Amino acid sequence: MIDDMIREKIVGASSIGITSHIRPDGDAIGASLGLGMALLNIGKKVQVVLKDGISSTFRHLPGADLVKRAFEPGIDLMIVDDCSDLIRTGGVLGDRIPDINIDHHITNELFAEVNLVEPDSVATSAILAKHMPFWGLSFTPEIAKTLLTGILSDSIGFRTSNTTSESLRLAAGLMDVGADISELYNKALLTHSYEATKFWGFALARMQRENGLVWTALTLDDRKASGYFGNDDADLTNLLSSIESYEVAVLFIEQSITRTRVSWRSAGEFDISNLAHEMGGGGHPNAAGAELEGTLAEVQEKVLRMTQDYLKQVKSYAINSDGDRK
Ligand SMILES: [Mn+2]
Repeated sequence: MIDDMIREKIVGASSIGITSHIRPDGDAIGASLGLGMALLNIGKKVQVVLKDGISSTFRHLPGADLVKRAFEPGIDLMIVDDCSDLIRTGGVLGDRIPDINIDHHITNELFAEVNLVEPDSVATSAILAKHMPFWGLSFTPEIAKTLLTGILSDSIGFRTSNTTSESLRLAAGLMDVGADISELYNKALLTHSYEATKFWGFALARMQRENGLVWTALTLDDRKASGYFGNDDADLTNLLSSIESYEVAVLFIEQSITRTRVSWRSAGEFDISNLAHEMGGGGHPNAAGAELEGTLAEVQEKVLRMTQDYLKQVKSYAINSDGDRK
């Protein structure tokens, strides 16, 4: 049993490292902090490392002070959570192969010795909420807050199509331990800084659409002009995904003169995880991302063309299979 393997590894270790993906979202942060605090509570030495630290949206979370940008030596057990491949850790592991991989991305590359990957799970934090008791770990109100934040973030407040009754039951269990869902919901999903909102404004003003596709870009100049200093999308992708009757929304985030990050959101049956994976990224059927070499204009041109082609393909397939049935 995978739970027994994980429990044995935890019992046998005295110093445990935890890391997740670059530009960590609420799930990456919530899962890392929740697991980190639970391991501290059973007397382990714990290092939690996130290459990009924690954005201001999640700095209120218990355990946020645990987070460092690099590992110190002497770790017996290395755990990677919410991360589909090792490149996404941002190089914090060096050559080290992790012992345990806990994730829910369908594109996960199963890179560790023990891989607990459940693509049907709404969040990595939900996987932890379900499995931690089998590893001898228990929940405190602080741990419940971080895990519930992870579940709320990845499900965009239980709005994504992978929200199940099980995810609601897990969330309810965390509420019973002492997590306040309304407070956490507001902080994780509704509150944005003035700078982040201004940053959105630049991108929203240049938003475009064509055949079910909606797209826009956040540039380095926008970042400077708005005073938003995170290197993420300031959550704009989620706003784009709320646009009525779109099929695929694409956000381009200029990272440097030669690198551009792409974030896709899709509605309904359009699975964009393969498209992201083809371009070196990964994700979920309705939410995926990749980082590409090239200027913003180059990447935008290429990715829009590929996404349009993909949309056409999926639609013509749907029409054909419909015809077959008749
Ligand atoms: Mn996640």
